Amino acid sequence: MARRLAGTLITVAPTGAETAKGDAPGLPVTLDELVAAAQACEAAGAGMVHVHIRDDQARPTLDPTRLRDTVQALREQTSLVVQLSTGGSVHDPYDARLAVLDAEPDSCSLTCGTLNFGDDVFLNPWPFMSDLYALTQEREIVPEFELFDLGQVAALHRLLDTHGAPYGGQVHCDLVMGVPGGIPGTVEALASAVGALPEAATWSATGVGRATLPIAFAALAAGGHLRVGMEDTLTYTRGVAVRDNAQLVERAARLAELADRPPMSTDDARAMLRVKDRTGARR
Ligand code: KMH
Ligand code: ZN
Repeated sequence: MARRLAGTLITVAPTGAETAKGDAPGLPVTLDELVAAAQACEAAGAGMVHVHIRDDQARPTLDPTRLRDTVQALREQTSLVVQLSTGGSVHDPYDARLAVLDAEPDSCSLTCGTLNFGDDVFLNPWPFMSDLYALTQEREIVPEFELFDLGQVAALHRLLDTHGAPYGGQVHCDLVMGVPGGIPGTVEALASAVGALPEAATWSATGVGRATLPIAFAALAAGGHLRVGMEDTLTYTRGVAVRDNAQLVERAARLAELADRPPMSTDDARAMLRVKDRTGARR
């Protein structure tokens, strides 16, 4: 198991690419909504925001100008570590996903393999992973390795063996558990995956849907960090819809306090992840 850390990094994934605004009115889909959600989540204890953006019709997009404007707005109006998704939606082409790095985020997601994703396929073949990883090193952007399955942990080792350490030197992972087609959202599966992570890696875990709470409890018990948000969770308790992202961050912060590992400040998050100081570009 990874070593215990003093505080808990809470990452919020507020939007995702899969849910329609009509199905979840609290979902932030405009830039103003996203910034307001990020501010509320920072106040509630979040240290990092994992960002997917939408177009004027609230459809997922990787539009380069919008991505740049989003990074700039989040930097100016929050202190959160800004992580852009390179996963996008299952329909996004590889070149657009690589071009996400042109927006110069602090961090970006990097999924370590292809998997069935509900009725779709989320494509991350080795050549794409490899190119994306090399680009993060060149652009000095900290990757967060998204692990949707146990085999993807092996692919992460291959990536590190082939290309060396990530920018900054800290390997940080997120276990995304409970996606139909991926690793189940169980304590046993979490323990297997954590046991296979690279030495000294830091990690968070995300339980999708019904797995949200069991995975949060298990991650805290095992010394991990938390990712929560409406990208992954739309039901707060049985039969009750999530109001907004801050509600999920507030609950995660309470769990972290109970575990005696209170939410990490944004400064501590930057230090732990070893993100490049881009504060010249902020405020
Ligand atoms: N929307 C999923 C297909 C990521 O952000 O990198 C991919 C995803 C992972 O959400
Ligand atoms: Zn995502």
